Amino acid sequence: MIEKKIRDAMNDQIKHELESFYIYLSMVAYFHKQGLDGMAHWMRCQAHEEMIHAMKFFDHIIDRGSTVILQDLKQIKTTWKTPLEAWQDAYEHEKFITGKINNLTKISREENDYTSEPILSWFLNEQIEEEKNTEKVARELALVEKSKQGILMLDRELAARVFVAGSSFDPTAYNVAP
Ligand code: OFO
Repeated sequence: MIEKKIRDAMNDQIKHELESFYIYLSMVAYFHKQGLDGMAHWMRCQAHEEMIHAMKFFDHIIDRGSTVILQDLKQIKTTWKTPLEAWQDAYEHEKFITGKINNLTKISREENDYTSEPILSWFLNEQIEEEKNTEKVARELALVEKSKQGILMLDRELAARVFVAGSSFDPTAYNVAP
């Protein structure tokens, strides 16, 4: 079983991960519109990864005999002034998600819920990657912001992201490294 306090916080986290999916999907559309297909591809991979994150919590709640309660997703941005602004938003969003995972870890410790430790430690590590990746692109983009050539080079680099996981609903996909 799972304590109500943890269950509620994990249900909240499903919402946050789905919002991440939704935000990055919105960025896919934005980057395609800007002609930056490499960035769109990177964000498409990222959106897929976020759906897997949501499903990790989804299945954890079910596996522990508790109840998944899906919530409304908040209204999201659909456009950005510049590609840099979009990447800065992505970095800020990942910091927000790190805060949520930290809080979930705090609650699980207060409630002596040791069974949550493996999944939460996976997410704590994952957030290091998530912040690092988005911060790096935002920083590099800031350096080349005035150069169309620089932006195009970065776009080509981001087109090379490989995402090997299959369906978000396939549990074997969850074990794939971030
Ligand atoms: Fe789920 O890590 Fe990004 O948001």
